Amino acid sequence: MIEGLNRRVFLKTAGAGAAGCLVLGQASLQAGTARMGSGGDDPVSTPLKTLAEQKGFLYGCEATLSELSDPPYKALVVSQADLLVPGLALKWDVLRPTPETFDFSQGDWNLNFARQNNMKLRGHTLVWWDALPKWFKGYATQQNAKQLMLNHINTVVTHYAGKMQSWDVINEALLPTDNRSDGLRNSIWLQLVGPDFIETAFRAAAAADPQAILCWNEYGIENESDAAETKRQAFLQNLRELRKRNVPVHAIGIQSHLDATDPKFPGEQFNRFLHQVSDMGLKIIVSELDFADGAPDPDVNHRSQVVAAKYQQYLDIVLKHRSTIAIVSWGLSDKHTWLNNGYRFPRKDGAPFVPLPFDANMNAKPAWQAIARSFENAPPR
Ligand code: 9MR
Repeated sequence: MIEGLNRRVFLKTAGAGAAGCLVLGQASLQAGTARMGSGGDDPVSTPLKTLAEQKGFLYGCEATLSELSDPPYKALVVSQADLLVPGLALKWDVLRPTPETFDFSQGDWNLNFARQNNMKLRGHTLVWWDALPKWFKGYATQQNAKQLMLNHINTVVTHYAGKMQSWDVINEALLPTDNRSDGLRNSIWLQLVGPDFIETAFRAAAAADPQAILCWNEYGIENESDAAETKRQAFLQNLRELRKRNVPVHAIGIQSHLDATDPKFPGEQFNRFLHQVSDMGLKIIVSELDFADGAPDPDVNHRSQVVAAKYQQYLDIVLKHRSTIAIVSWGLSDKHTWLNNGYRFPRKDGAPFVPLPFDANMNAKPAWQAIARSFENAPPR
């Protein structure tokens, strides 16, 4: 991609009227090429997945089965992403209708979708305190929880063995404000299995699928606040201990649900953490990237510009590290984002957030251009 062309398009995009965005026609989506303007034929760029591939990493997005059943959205996802993360299908509350049974129908649908569209599949998530089935609380005890967890991991990871790019084995296991010396969250898993549930889970996942990249996924470790630094230190302490014990943890997931108005935006402390993680031989996946923008700003075009600038600032930091192997957006178009769907801190003016690279009509936004520029600027892996 030619930097000058990009800059020209970005400027055109920035001033593109009410929508403030590029229009991707259906034909250009299918051809995998973004085009300028509804009637224009000026190719503006290659898809994000291609820009990422050129540098040796993956670009993916989260989507649900029902979202992928929406034809324009499906076309957008397939054109832009080469890594698919099912948003719901591989969580306990979907996979486990009863303590004895497994329902792989939605997961398998996603696997077929990924295969048919030349995408890799990323599994989210095996051990999480949330999204547990209704029966879990009344059923799991200190006596049976370890076996329940092991049976889940063995069965699910074996079912998809050799077909997963990566698994989030552990999700959100840290919460230093729970005041444990190891920084672990006082979760249902910790209470029922004990703190070694993490090591047990990684070993079981590796035994069931020696090929998948096994991740520990966390949020709240990105910015320059004391809370984030405390969590990063707890994360490092736990990772070092796991490495010392040869536990097969291969990567960390940094969720990256970021706030465009954050005065303590990711910076030097975060960068140092990425260095430390990389020096341990671990890979890094930006696993759930989006930007909430809560500023009281009535100009949605301006908000889109602010979000775009933050995207580039953030991705420039993370992609400098060659250990970063994938960037995953949590959604792709503003039409389908958890932030506009029951998020507990909605915008005060009631307007929707504009967190993703495409707007609700599948038009590329300034954020798309910013991501593309970061990918182009990234050193090859
Ligand atoms: O975006 C997801 C939402 O649709 C689900 O209802 C919810 C519970 O399954 O999970 C959301 O995704 C979360 C992810 O699994 C873990 N990190 C935070 C994400 C946003 O809440």
